Amino acid sequence: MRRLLIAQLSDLHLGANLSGGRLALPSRKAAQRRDEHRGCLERFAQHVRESRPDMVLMPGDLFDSGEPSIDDLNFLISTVNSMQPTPVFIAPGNHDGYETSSAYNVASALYQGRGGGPKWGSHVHLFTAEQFETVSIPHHRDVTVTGAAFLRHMPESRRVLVELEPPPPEGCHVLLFHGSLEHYPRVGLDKEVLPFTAAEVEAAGYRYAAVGHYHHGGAIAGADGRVLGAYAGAPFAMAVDDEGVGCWLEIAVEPGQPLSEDSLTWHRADERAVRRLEVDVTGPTDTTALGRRVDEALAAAGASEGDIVWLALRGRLARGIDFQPQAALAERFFHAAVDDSAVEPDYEIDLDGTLPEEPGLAATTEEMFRWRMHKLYQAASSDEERRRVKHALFYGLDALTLGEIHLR
Ligand SMILES: [Mn+2]
Repeated sequence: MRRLLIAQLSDLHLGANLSGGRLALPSRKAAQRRDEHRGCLERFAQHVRESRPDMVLMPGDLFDSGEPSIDDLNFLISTVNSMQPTPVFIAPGNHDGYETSSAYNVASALYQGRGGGPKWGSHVHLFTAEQFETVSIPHHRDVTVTGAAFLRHMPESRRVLVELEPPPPEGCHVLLFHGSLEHYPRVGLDKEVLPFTAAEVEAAGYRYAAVGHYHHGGAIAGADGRVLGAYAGAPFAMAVDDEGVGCWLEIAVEPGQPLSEDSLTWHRADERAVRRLEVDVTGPTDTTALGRRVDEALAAAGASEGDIVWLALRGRLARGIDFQPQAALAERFFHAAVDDSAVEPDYEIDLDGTLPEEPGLAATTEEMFRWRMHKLYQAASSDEERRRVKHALFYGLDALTLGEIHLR
């Protein structure tokens, strides 16, 4: 066997809504990100044309849905076709699962109804069955790809790898599918699809497993640390949790050598990065000092002007201070979103502590108000009710002590 080079990209989620979610990109920036989204795939295709790997593996969720727009479908097919003659293997994921009406079905009304739209090139192999099937790469019968499609009606908890036949001892045999590694140590998605363990990958006996689903790339390692496979991760960052996201993966398979972390090279596809910061507002008593604290956090995170900044504020905000950094940050960076829902005003209140005796007739209005809200808080029957009582207390105290209310 000679050295093999594999290029892997998945979870592009073409067609995803970029203006919603917690990042809330305004429409002009969302439109720019839509172009950049496609640019990630174009950059990958250019690399494939230049470096000519032995194969391209795409384990799913290339589209955000099984029925993308004709525009997105034509763009993806054209870009994948530009990688010719490098063989490309695609295994649909849970977002773009294979079914009768899906874009991956060449008999579907969507695929057929595109007039002069491009057809998949002969270098592309689409896995369309939920059972694993094996195909060889052209001119190399001892190099195979064993892949399966995610089907909408598939029970998501099926242990797919357990059913797999072992590959022949000679040659290089890789696996391709979309599923969730149990106990994956990086930020994951809450949706579990086709769960598997590293031990199951190891027992299956393949040289390398290219898996899609998690947006944070990383190796799938065996008990002895040997690399069994990897998630390339998503090539494009589109959500608050996508810090560190934006890459595709290159794998170098050396004959006779086990794969290690050194065999994996992540390449940046997205020119922008999401920077997630958490800043405690407790302490400073003016907005200039607070701004300085945010600047220090931005510098520590290495945020640059092209980045998308996600700032979560917490702690106690000094009394009478109105700290609204979003607009200024959105000017300095490509975009900024601020979550200040965890910030509490600076009032000395222990609502979970024991309710003292009711204040007497000599009590001030503020003392009476604090006591009644404390009582309401302790009588509340849900977290939501407690949260509302707390907010009502803070607003009331703002009104009583400052004479004005700061929306929070
Ligand atoms: Mn997925």
